[in-house]
Amino acid sequence: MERILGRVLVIVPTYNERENLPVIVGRVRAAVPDAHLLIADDNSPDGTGEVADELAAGDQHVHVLHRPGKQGLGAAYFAGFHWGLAEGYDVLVEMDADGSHQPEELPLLLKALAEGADLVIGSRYVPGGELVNWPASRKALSRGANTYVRIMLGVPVRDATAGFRAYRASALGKIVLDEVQSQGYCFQVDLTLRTVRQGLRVTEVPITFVERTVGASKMSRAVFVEALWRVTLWGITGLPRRLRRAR
Ligand SMILES: Nc1nc2c(ncn2[C@@H]2O[C@H](COP(=O)(O)OP(=O)(O)OP(=O)(O)O)[C@@H](O)[C@H]2O)c(=O)[nH]1
Ligand SMILES: [Mg+2]
Repeated sequence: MERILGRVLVIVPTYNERENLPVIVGRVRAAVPDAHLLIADDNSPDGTGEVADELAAGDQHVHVLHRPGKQGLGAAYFAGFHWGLAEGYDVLVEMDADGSHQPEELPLLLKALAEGADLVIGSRYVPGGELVNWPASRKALSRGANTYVRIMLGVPVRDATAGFRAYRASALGKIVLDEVQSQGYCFQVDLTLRTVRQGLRVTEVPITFVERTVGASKMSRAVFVEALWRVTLWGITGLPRRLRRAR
């Protein structure tokens, strides 16, 4: 499959994931042996950057991008995208380091990409998708956020906030990454919207999302508030365009 798709880069952003990182890197290497990994670390105080360097020293498929400090998930991914595009990878994958995304499901994402999609989203909210060990409050927040996004933006995607996804480099090349201002997790919604607006093909495949068992979540009130106001703003500014289309 990777022969059809070309070179695959799995980008893993990290902030204080010292214990999780070696496990997740090992699982990715076993699940998709031809793929390369880029660890984008924001100078984690717990020494994740050094762990990443050790992993890279022992494996030519593992690369590390050291960033000066915590600048948010979006910024880490954009730096990773720029690195991957400059290095000529054909497919760029987003994946968390905390074990919530199962590397063993990567072949499913890549298969859907090989079948013609430009963006494949590993989705919790299509039939077959599952959420393991999430408290009811977190489920309700995530469900509510996705419903709000669908209504406000009109994107035909069930899980627009998902962070396990695979892009064709050609698709990312059509999105002007430098225009994207979202910093926290809402950049996932931002990129989904831009991909849909480019007329590119978005497919969702069901995944099993498992809550982290080690390390701390970086989800915060600030991240949530940023997503809420940006989605509301995009919804309002995008309304004339939607009305034009509907006519
Ligand atoms: N480089 C970098 N990585 C980050 C930053 N914030 C989060 N991450 C990483 O992004 C991934 C997702 O972050 P999590 O804290 O698990 O956030 P989440 O999955 O939305 O929240 P939980 O479900 O509660 O774990 C993890 O691999 C984090 O280490 C950041 O500012 N910079
Ligand atoms: Mg997580």
